[in-house]
Amino acid sequence: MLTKKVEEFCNRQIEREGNSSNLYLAMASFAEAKGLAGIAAWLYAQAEEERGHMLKFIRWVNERGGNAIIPEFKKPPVKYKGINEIFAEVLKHEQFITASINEVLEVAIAEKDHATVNWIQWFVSEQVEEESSAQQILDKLQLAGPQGVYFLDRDIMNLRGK
Ligand code: OFO
Repeated sequence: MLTKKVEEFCNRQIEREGNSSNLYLAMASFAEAKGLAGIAAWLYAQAEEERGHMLKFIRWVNERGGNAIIPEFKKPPVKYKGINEIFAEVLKHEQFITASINEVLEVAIAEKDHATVNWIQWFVSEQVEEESSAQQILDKLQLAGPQGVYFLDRDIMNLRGK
């Protein structure tokens, strides 16, 4: 059984994972409209992953005797300055999500909820991977200079290690 505090933090995370999914969906749509099919495919896949993360939290809360709340989601930005800015934003967002997951973990530790502490380790590892792939893409964009977006669009799906 989840304590009220752990339930509250898990529900906050449901909202954050859902907002992540929508944010990446908006970025994917922007990239697709610009003819960047590879980058769009990467971002669409990322949006699906985030929806999967949200579902994991929903099902965990309900399985542990809580009530998962499906929230309203924020409308993500429609326009972006460019692809470099999008990936800088992805990295910043993932760092925010890492901090947020760590807070859920810290609450679970404080509440002596060993099951949640154990369960959430998957997210801890996932965040290492997500931050590192966003960083990798940003590094490649910087290395490639002005042609970077073209090469990234062609090769980005090969960077998905999963
Ligand atoms: Fe990319 O963050 Fe979910 O967990």
